[in-house]
Amino acid sequence: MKKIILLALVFIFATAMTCSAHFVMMYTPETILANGGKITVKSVFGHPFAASVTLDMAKPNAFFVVNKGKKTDLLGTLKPITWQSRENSARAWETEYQVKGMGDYIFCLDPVPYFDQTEDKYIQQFTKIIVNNGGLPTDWDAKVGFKTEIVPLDKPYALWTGNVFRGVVLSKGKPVPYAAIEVEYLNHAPNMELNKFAEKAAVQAPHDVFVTMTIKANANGEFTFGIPKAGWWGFAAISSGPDKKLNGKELEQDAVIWIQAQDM
Ligand SMILES: [Cu+2]
Repeated sequence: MKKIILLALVFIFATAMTCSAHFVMMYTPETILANGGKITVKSVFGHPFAASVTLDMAKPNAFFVVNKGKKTDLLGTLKPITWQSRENSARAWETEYQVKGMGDYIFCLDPVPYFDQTEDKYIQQFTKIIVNNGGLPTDWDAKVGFKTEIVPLDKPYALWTGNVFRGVVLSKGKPVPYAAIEVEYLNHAPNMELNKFAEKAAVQAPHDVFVTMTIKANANGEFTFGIPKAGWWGFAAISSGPDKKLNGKELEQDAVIWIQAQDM
């Protein structure tokens, strides 16, 4: 009995420790395409740097793509998958999309609020990634109309390692002064065939402050981040959204964007 209680405590403690800084991850291998074609986008709720616990994601409220100002509903194209992290597996989603014309494609996910038992609150992360076909810029700097979102000031698919990425945090379309932003590196390569993170980490963090970096926007809601390494970087503006309560509990509405940098 003692052993069971001890195990339960260890489990609760471990969950509490690893379960800060969740990110909705949206991922496709290449954000810049030469000639369009069929792409796969995976949406996973978990921890990008540690690839530790993955959380079940309910079917989203909305999932759509914006191209040349036109919004196309993709909710019906989502297929449930099981995503394997280093510690567990959980429900995630994938879609296949045929990219045809030139321009930017903003893939947008409006998730059902997730109830986090350890924090006793709901978390809802409005998330987007931007894929370009043919180099023609069309929509990358557009608002998609989420309650809260990060609008890029630099093309998220045209970044060298060492460039900066800048964005502005919006709530109901207005800048959020001094917004707090969490930044994480996608440290375990996603395996698109097996729906899992690679066991091997790309980098080791010398301290936890490098696992989830926290930065702040300025008085105009704008932030800047220098990109130290090629790959995928996620930015989550924390509690930047307008709604603060759900079912009598705290609701945290975050705005998430993912960018992909390449070595020179
Ligand atoms: Cu977490």
